[in-house]
Amino acid sequence: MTSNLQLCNYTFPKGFAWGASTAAYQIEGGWDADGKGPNVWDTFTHQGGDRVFKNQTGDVACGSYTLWEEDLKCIKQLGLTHYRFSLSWSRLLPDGTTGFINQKGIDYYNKVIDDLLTNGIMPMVTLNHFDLPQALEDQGGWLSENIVGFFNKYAEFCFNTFGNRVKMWITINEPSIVAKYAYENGLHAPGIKESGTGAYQTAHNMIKAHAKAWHTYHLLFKEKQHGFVSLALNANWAEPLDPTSEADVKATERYLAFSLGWFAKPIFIDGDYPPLMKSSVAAKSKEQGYPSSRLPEFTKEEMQMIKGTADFFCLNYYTTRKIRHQEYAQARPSFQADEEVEEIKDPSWPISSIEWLAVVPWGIRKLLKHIKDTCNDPIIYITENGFAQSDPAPLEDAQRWEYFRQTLLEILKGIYIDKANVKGYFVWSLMDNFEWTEGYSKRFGLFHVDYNSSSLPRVPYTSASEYAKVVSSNRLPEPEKKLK
Ligand code: PNW
Repeated sequence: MTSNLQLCNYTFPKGFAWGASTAAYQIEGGWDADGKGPNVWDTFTHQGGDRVFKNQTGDVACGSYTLWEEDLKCIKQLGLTHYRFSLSWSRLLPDGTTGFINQKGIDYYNKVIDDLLTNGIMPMVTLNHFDLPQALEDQGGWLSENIVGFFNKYAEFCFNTFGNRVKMWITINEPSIVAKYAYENGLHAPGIKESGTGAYQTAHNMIKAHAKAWHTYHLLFKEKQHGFVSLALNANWAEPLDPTSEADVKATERYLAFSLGWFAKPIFIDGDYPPLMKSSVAAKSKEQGYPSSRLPEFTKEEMQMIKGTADFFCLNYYTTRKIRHQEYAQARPSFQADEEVEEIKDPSWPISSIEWLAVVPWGIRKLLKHIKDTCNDPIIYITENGFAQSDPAPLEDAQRWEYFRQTLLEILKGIYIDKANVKGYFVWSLMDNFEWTEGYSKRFGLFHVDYNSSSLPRVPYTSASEYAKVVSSNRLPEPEKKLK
């Protein structure tokens, strides 16, 4: 097994994409600059109520709306081949619709895209990364089926405006986090708590919105622009707590069905949800006296429309869980009670200063294999992977680089031993930024941002210089210890 890696000399495949990722709300600031409309995170953070660490906001963040050139310097210093960022929908279309277009927003992203291309860096663009225009949220947001049409218009506008230069598109970032956090448990903006229905309903609309936008691209733009469209799915790897327990093994299958399978199966396979998910939600709904399942159904036409609508697989990987079968009191319907699992972090796994992020580098290899086996062996880009430090974070972050290195080693095994078709790797994140409910207290950056200084200086962590070496050589330094 080792020999495969030694044979390849720890070198990544030719043309491997090396990137870093960011998202508009987390870095841009300029929340009401130059005609930008408000989005759900503007509203949510401005409402206060201690839902975000110290009631911090993205009003200023890293100031990237005015400091783009500083970001570009960081990107060039790393020598990246790719940069993933997201468009702020309400900066381009202040009320979410094409009824009014904000030219200043177009100018900003044109500059970002053109500067990247001038420097030989390929942009990968996310259309929506958690920051839905508030005007659309006021009409029901992702809960309303009308969003499918609004999203499609927005996507068409973006393909039309930027698609002559952008060839890699991600429609929606992490729909499962949006569904569960924004509309089910209410921890993320807009803070809606529709337990037992919110997540399913919004996921249903996100899948349709994604698929429709993919068709729009392939019908109207593909021939001329030759780009690729996908969506970014986050997934934890999972293994049964007790591998000899049939209940835990089944629970682990359920956990994967309720996370990755929820989106990957309809989009990559056959237009429909995983059977385990359908049967679980249907059974619980029946017990609870619902006339039909709380999990909505796709019509035959919708399934046809949805299946096969991703040109590559974008994986956001952070962590792994041990899974135990667990029934929950049925006081009210919930995603958790439907799923019937308990997620456990093995005590031997280091915690990367953010409570949910246990460091499990080998999980990514297993997940890559799982995606290869269950999603038709797709081309895979790892569009996010990272480890947070707490504030204050030391610039010398040797331990964190060790996590990156181990993860990259597992990716090499995935490529050369398991034959997963991995074409690129993007670090989350280029620089420290607004980490949603954690505010600025967790630092995921390759570059440190000093929020106390008005010029918001970016300074590289040790991880940045180590990553730059990997990027420029396209290989990992040989490990000292023998590989398993
Ligand atoms: C991703 N979880 O979100 C997002 O795409 C980024 O915007 C974010 O900054 C990054 O991961 C780090 O958190 C996640 O609770 C949010 O498991 C929450 C979870 C996972 C990913």
